[in-house]
This record gives sequence, structure tokens and C-alpha cells, in this order.
Amino acid sequence: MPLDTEKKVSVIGLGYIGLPTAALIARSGFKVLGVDVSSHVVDTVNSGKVHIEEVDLDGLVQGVVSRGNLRASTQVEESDVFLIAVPTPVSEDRAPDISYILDAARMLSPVLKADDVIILESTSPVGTTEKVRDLLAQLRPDLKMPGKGAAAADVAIAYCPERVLPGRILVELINNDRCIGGITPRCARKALTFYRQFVRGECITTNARAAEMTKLVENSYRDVNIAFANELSVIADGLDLDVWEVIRLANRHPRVNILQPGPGVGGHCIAVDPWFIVHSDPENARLIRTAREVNDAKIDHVFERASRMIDAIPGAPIACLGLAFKANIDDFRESPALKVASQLARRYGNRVKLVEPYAEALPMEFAGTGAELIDIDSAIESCPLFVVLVDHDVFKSVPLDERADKHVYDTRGIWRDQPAQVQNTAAFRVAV
Ligand code: SAJ
Repeated sequence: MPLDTEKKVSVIGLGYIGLPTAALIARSGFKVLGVDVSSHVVDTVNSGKVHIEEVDLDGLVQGVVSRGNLRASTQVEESDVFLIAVPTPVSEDRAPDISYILDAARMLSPVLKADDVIILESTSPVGTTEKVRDLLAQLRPDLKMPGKGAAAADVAIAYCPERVLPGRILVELINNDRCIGGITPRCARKALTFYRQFVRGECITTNARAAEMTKLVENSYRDVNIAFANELSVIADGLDLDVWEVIRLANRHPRVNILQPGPGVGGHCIAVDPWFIVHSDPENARLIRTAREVNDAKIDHVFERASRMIDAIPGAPIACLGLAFKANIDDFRESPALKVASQLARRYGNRVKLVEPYAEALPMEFAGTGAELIDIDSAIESCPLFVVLVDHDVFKSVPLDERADKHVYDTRGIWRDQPAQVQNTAAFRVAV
């Protein structure tokens, strides 16, 4: 199919999803306007730079900005396709907050015209795309909205969740299958035509509500499965078993595939999205809620267990390895490692040394604690106690002879060759 690159695309929200998406669409030849409320983000993008760390994103943005295919603004302009990729946080009481999505709809409504396509990509509770449609119907009574009355609609509205893994965003944006839910089948077809121009994965159409739920289900599925691994690890701690060994052996069964335990579940997706389902049906979402609770409780378990190791060796400096929510990225959102390390810093003050190759300065959670950021070599030189919180490659590559005498609590199972007498196990606790 020839590219319809005469069309102008506006991407509202230039975050972890919006910016890579905008840059990829621009690389396909479309003229793309990235819209963000932050003038810092807008200025950064217009200068060909990026404000987030993601593999290969800097070169891509630099290229499309210099060719004039991507520019950024705080103001939305007339376009043919509007793609909304703004955050949907949960509030204190675990209710989803769709106000940024509705703000984006309000922002684009004055420039909306017949034949435009509006696509929501933000993770959303079921029914949000219809709410966007209802808001636009209210703001633009001159345009016929889809699913309202029998007449053909003037604009198309669809929901198409992103599914990309941080660290692999650009590859997965192109290659992953997409699920495209239209308010009507015609909306889905229009959105499909757009995605086919830059997505290589299969694009499957459905209705908007099913697509919204699909996204939430994917992340809840993973949360439930990680909760199983985390629950096993707490049980294994009590029984003084090596949980990684047990999982490795159990996974030899042809129909068993247990995930890996860690200090908890972080990131802005898996630790958040299941609450959207719980909120929409609290009575029936029992397993999904419990999984969230199990994964959150793992953070407290790790903190308590690390404290027991630290209390056994009074006064010794403690190296906490990693603050990011997972390996090899600079994203600290909802990070269990950051939560454990900051609690340790509040309890043990300047004894706590943080090693995080992806941080230039300590996050504000450590303000006033006396904890400091050091590199891995200084930690090996100066710290007898280690709490491994993130499985960054640089930590994995520390050879045994450099850490054989360290007391280690390894929440990620990357240093399983550590001598038993210095691992934070029941045997260690008896020895000290
Ligand atoms: N984790 C474990 N054990 C595991 C796997 C992960 O403890 O075996 C932890 C990680 O350390 C991290 C958290 O879970 O703290 C989440 O990491 P992740 O790599 O599983 O996922 P995210 O949050 O980076 O990305 C997820 C992906 N969803 C699924 O795999 C179903 C991604 O495809 C989504 O696009 C993304 O959420 C999103 O934006 O929703």
C-alpha cells in the first residue's frame, strides 16, 4: 500500500511511549507534531535531543527533527490523525485518573475536522474511549461522532494500546502485534489503515472496550505470575531453600513456566494497571487484587530481611545495588529497589551507599538521609555488606573472587555462587 504521508499526525504526550511513537511515525515519512504541556520537553525535542533514555531513540529523534519531519509544540494544530499517549495514574485510593486523557481531548477539539482519526494509546479503564467520544460530542456538536445514531460519523475514534517493553521500545513498536478497538468497525478500519503504515506486526481489529480490557489483562496476567514467584520466594526463605533452584527445576516440566522473584514489581504499568480492573469490579477481582498485595508486600519482606543482615554486622557500610525498576534502564518509577533502598537509608543513614550506574544524582527520596551514590568499584573496596536489588548487567559481571568475602542478600538471584556462609540465609544468621 502506498504511504499516505501527506497526512499530518499529532502525537499528544511526548513521554516514554509518545516520543518514540512520534519519531517512528516521522521516520515513515509523515509530518509529525509532538505536543506536550512541558516547554522543557518541547524545547529538548525541537533541538533534536531526548529527555528520556531509550535504546537508539536519541539518533532517531535527531534524524527526524533535522529532516523536518518531527517538531514539537505546547499547542495542538490541525491534523489528520491525533494520537493520545498521556499518563493515566492511579490515585491514593487506587482509582484510575483519566483527567490527562480528557484534557488532551479538550485540547484537540477546537482543531478537529471531518475525516480526522483520533486514537487513544494510553492505558485506560474500560469505557474511556467512549468517554472521549462523549466529551468531543459535547464540545463539537457540529461533527457527527461514531456510535451515536445511525448516520455515518464525521470522525473515527479508536483505542490501540501500546505493548512495548522499556529498553526495547523501538523494536517492539514496529514488530509487536497490535490490537485496534474501534468505537465502530469503521473506526477500527480507519485506525488500522494508519497503523499498517509503520507497524510490521499483525494488526487485529476489535471494539474499543475489548481493546481497553485486553491491555489491562496483559499486565495483570504478568503481575499474577510474578506474584506467584514472589510468594514462593518468601516461603523458600522461611524453609531456607534456594528459590531459584526450585524454580529452575520446576520449569523443566513441559507445562510449567514460573517467572523470577525479585524485590517486588515496579514500573508504571504492571504495578498500576491491575488496579484498573480491581476498581471496575472489586468484588470479583480477587486474584488480581491479591497478586498486587503479594507483590507490594515483597518490598517489606526484603526490607526486613536486609535489616536483619545489616543488624548482625553493626557499623559496617552497606552497598545497595540498583535503584531502577528493572535491569539496564534508567526508569525509577514505582521501583521496588528504590523503595527498599530509601527505607534502608532512613534507618541506617550514612552507612548506606547506593550504586546505580543509570543515576547521575540520588533521587529526592534520599534527601537528608546521609546516604551517598558511589560506583561499583568503590562499593567493592569499602562495603562488606551488599543488598542486590536490580539485576543490571554491570552487577552480574562482578566475578566471585571480588565479592567472595561479602555478606550478600541477593534479591534477584544473580550471585547464586556466593559462598553459603556469607549469603543472607538461615545458615548465615546462625553463624553471625
Ligand atoms: N519482574 C520480576 N520478575 C519477572 C519479570 C519481571 O520481578 O520474572 C519485575 C521487573 O523487575 C519489574 C516489573 O516486574 O520491576 C515489570 O517489568 P517487566 O519487564 O515485566 O515489564 P514492564 O513494566 O517493563 O513492561 C510491561 C510489559 N507488559 C507485559 O509484559 C505483559 C510491556 O509489554 C507493556 O507494554 C508495559 O508493561 C506497559 O507499558 O504496559
